[in-house]
Amino acid sequence: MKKFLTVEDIGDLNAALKEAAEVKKTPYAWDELGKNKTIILIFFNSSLRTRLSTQKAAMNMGMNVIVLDVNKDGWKLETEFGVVMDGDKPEHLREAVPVIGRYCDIIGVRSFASFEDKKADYEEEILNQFIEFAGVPVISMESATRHPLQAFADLYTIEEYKTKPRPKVVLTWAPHPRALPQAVPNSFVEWMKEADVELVVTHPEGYELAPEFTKGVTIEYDQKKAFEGADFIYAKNWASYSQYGQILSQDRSWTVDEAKMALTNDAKFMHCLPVRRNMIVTDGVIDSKNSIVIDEAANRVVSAQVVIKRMLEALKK
Ligand code: AN0
Ligand code: CP
Repeated sequence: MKKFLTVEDIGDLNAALKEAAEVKKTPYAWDELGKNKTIILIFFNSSLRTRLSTQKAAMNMGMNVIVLDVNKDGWKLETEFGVVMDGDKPEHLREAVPVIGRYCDIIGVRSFASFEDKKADYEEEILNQFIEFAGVPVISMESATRHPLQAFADLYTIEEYKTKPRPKVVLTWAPHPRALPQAVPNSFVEWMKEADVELVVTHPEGYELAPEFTKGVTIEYDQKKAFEGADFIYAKNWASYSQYGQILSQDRSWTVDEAKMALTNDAKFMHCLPVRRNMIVTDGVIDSKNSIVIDEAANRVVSAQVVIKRMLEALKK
């Protein structure tokens, strides 16, 4: 495995879920595989879970870990090609990436959508520079269009909690005061489409995700109707794709509350976190016995460890 961005990169999902269960059961069984190997985790954006869980996963594999917060510790990096670098950025990614690659065996990168240039975001211009120039395998730790470690953990969590072979899984948009990327919902849809679930996506008009992700997916604009009979409710805010990066609504009637959860089949509540209480979800729902957000976050170690394990195994060959 040379890169981890899309659902295709993980291959057969059943095999991946089986491996995730093994990793969860015996996390230290492969700690010789990462001996004298180094992973560098680069953050262009804030993180709690990704930073800690990926680090923990690498440590479980016996690796050395270096974390770089680009905004605090490194030189400011230019990402565009062909520019005269007479501004505030002393170094270009074109040099920084291969240099980082010389210091490690795997790189993880977090680089959110800029919302300035839809084309550059959807072409994954920053992540692709890492993939092209690093010379080592690259993991997306949430890049412009996707958050695959999250989606893999979400799928595994659903697998753990499901009580029927083909559960109904509802991805619902919910209100938020700031413009958030589409990476989490894009990856969630991308992975759920490949999984054995009945997927329904619900959001206000204008919040349609990029068509390459939602092709063939059931969209229901009536949130209450979408919730009927659901086994899992997955809440997330995202900014508009068509009016790129815009906030079109902060309608709190879309907040996930107890009344809406009562329409479901005793659904479990999921969210990738961080979550704004009483905007995205009421205290009553997130504090209820049906909320599995903490177990979901815990499974981020599992998804990261499977990916790192596969990359280390590939390096051995
Ligand atoms: C980010 C997002 O929505 O993509 C990270 C979530 C994992 N959330 C925030 O910036 C609040
Ligand atoms: N869910 C998630 O990726 O959280 P962080 O932004 O804290 O890493």
